Amino acid sequence: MASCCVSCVIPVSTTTFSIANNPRMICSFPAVHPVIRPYPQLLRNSNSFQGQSTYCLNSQLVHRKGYFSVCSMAPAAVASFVNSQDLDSKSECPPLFDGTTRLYYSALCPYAQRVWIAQKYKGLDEIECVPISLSDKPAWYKEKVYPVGKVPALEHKGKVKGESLDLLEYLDQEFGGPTIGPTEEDKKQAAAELVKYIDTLGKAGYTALSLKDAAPADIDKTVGPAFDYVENALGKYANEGPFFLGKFGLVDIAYVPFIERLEIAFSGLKNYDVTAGRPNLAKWLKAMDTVDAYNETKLERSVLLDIYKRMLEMDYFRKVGIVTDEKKAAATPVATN
Ligand SMILES: N[C@@H](CCC(=O)N[C@@H](CS)C(=O)NCC(=O)O)C(=O)O
Repeated sequence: MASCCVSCVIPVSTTTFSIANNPRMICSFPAVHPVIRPYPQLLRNSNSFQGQSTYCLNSQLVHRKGYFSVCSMAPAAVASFVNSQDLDSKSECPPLFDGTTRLYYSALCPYAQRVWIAQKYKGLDEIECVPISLSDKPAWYKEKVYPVGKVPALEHKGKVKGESLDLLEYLDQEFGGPTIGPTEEDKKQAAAELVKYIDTLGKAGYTALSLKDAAPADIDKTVGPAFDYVENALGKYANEGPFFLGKFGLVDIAYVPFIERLEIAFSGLKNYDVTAGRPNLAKWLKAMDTVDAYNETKLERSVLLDIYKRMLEMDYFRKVGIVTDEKKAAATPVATN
């Protein structure tokens, strides 16, 4: 269906689609759109997406709504991929504070992905996962659920808390299942330092991605030191296992949504392999792929690649001020041992 490129809703578990503004118009859709095709995997793996789901490819709508200025982490590029099960401006608010524990999240949000991974890893099926549309957020989300308006947020015991890193700790404190946070004192200290570095990695990464016509050497100069920091950090507990602190846990969960996105964007858009010359990082990525809780939250490479392609096309990271001064942004590696 060649003309299906602007505004359509596609039931991914079948080969039919309907036009978004005319939901009754069902057509056969033999050649699944390359951007849409990845989602069935997400559906198959995710408890939160049961039954038939639909996805919307809807970039023009987003431009009309002026998302450049409104969203912090939901730019037009991201808003182009909408899970139709996401609660949006037309959806009703869940019955708040009825005793149900709810995780408000978006499959597109790396911060929310952290908490979603932890929820799955700990096997916390008692937490209901509520997908929120980032491109068409329901007004009630900010008004009634979480005044900050961002995902993730956790509704628990009559309160709503946010901030992904805080929520990772909270899940460990308040719920059962395997512990994710380190319990040893030296590892607690290492975890705090490592987690603090994620912003530096992100800034260096987005700066390097935003370089126009850059050769791999320029890219390496900008983001290489940050990945070298990660490489060295992964070496510190290598005798205990391939994860940051040896065993899989909080630091891996905190990093993976960001490293995953950067790895995909650099290899797909800048011809830069973040694992080249970084064997620990390569091992870590392989080891992460064996973690079911992570795999179940993962978007397909092509989806993330397309999102980053669009973000760079609109110079998103400069527009929102993440990339400011490219010369100063190169990260200095910090010794971790
Ligand atoms: N510091 C927050 C960041 C969360 C965040 O930025 N979430 C984005 C989606 S990735 C969001 O909800 N943006 C919507 C908005 O700002 O309106 C955390 O770690 O949880």
